[in-house]
Amino acid sequence: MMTKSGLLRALLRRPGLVPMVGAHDALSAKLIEAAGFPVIWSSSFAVSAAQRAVPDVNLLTMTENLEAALFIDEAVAAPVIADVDNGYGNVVNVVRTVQEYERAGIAGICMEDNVFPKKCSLYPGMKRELLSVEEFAGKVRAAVDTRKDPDFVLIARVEALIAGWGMKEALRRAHAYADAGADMVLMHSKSKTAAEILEFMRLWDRPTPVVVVPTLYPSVAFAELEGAGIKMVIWANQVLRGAVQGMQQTLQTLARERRLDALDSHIVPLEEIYKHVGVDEFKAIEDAYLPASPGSARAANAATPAGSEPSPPPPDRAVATSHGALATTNRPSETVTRSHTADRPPGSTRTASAVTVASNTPVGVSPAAARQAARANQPCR
Ligand code: SPV
Ligand code: MG
Repeated sequence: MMTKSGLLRALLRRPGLVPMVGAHDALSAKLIEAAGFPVIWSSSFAVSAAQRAVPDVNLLTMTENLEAALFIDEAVAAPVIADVDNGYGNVVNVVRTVQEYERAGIAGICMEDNVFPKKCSLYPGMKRELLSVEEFAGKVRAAVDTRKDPDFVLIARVEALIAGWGMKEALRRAHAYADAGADMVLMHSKSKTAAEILEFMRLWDRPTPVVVVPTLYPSVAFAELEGAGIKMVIWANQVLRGAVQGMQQTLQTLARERRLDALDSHIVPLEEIYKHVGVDEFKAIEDAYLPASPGSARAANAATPAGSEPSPPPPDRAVATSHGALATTNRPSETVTRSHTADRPPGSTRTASAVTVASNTPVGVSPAAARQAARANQPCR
């Protein structure tokens, strides 16, 4: 089976401009894929905003961003390129960042030449500092030397135009990062039109492909970017912004009308959510593996008269039934390490350590969701 990085490389080898759409979580990634977009951007802007409601200024750690990228990656078959800000520190942090993202199966990363802590390029009125070109080129070389999978894509992002340092400096940096081995160069611009980026493309004389993020010059047409020879365009935060508008409109209607059927035209039917989270697959797993013999806990509880307490599960089922959707796998047995115990019921004496779940343990979740639950507690494997 092709790796996701291999898939991404194959996509990039094809002629033409590749659109990449920003996700903020697993569900948004699924919707992006379902809409037919071939590559997903794990956006630091969108993840910071949606998952923590904080600004995009290096407040989230590498492990938090990696966890977000993993949830996004696991939800889709499409390759994911993760925004790793400035690599979360100096060149030493970059080495670990590359190791962790590559090991996690992310297809590629994009790293920018902002100092740590960075400030999102879109925020107006910020005093901006960049790393020296030598230091950032060193980060790129370190990333190139660290990756084991030659298909793992490394994008070096130039912030010179964002910082107001001019086209000459932007070109100097782009050249240096391409020379350092970056697979692609992202040239960011805060200009209100595409003129600045189109000028950069006229001056760009290297084979290294170019990526752009037209958030602040949104009227540029796809064909215009493609015609300029740009290889990839990131539509980074529009899905998040559409979702916020949808939530706000829904909430305004609810506050005004105070009845749920007033929302019908604003919200998707429940079945749409069931489809995206795989309720049918969940049911198929239960049907295939969950014993329905009269002696089982399920049958016993189903027979419990309404209003009376269900009987306790037999000891060998305690993990799955008393802690909700703990975990199971499609392998013979798997050890799931849980690093916290917040979901333990009061009075439980089980310690936070390793729990071995037998393959015939009744399931509460699909194998993919179980792995996700395990990963939530182990972002850096
Ligand atoms: C992101 O989506 O997090 C990006 C693109 O890095 S931008 O917000 O334009 O910096
Ligand atoms: Mg970002």
